[in-house]
Amino acid sequence: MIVERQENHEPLISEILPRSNFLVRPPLANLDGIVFVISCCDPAPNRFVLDKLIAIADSKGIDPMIAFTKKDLRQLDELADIYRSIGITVCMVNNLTGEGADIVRGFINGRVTAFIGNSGVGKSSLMNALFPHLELETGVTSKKLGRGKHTTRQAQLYRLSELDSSMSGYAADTPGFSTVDTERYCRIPAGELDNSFREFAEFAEKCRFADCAHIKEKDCAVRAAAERGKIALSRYESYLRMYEEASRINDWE
Ligand SMILES: Nc1nc2c(ncn2[C@@H]2O[C@H](COP(=O)(O)OP(=O)(O)OP(=O)(O)O)[C@@H](O)[C@H]2O)c(=O)[nH]1
Ligand SMILES: [Mg+2]
Ligand SMILES: [Zn+2]
Repeated sequence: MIVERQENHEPLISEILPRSNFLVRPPLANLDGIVFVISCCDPAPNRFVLDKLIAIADSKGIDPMIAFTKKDLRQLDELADIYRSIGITVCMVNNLTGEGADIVRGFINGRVTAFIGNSGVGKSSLMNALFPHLELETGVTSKKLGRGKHTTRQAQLYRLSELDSSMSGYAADTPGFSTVDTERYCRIPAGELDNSFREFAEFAEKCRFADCAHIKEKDCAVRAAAERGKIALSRYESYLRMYEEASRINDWE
């Protein structure tokens, strides 16, 4: 979208550029990358939600990365390794000191990106760690409920050159979602879902049936790979659950 100032200084939309991709919630378009912010604890990570978010990003052609926060409280190396092994950029950060955040800086520089994750995981804190002058409001997480308090209320896009003169591009801080919201997120048709699990491709070629859904079919190389540990079991289980959800939606619609 190109916005110009009119003589009376009111903004005028002069041209709508084509959208390469968009998200409905948060409302963002033309993203090159998404930083999925996942806290090692408070709130605890949910592998299914993470796999769903990554599949959605992959299906839209958006490059995903994962920033695990609160590494000063707990480290999740085993989980991080699952995603590293499938070629996703992963980092472990302590937002209180900024340790580990440079990988995020490299990922967002020169691109249009958004920080996305549950409320209370530290999206705004991570942006503050990268850009100390930003001073975004951060909240507390409720120990009792194990979730955040929805401190950030709307998506806000920042021009990176204004925050750090050596950088270009844009990054958006966004309001956290609750895990329940993600139920409504996925609209990947069941039959296309395996394309959004990037590590399945090399095995899917070897399935007996070309249209194998990788569930109960005979001679399914994807299921066999999950059983032999070549595909992480948690990823395969996320696929099964998303497939089931997607089939239910498709039947119903
Ligand atoms: N110990 C520790 N606490 C952190 C870290 N990152 C964030 N926090 C704390 O986690 C709480 C929530 O951080 P926010 O940055 O507000 O989280 P958010 O993801 O922006 O949350 P919403 O705006 O509600 O979506 C705050 O109390 C932060 O100080 C970290 O790396 N280590
Ligand atoms: Mg926030
Ligand atoms: Zn198969």
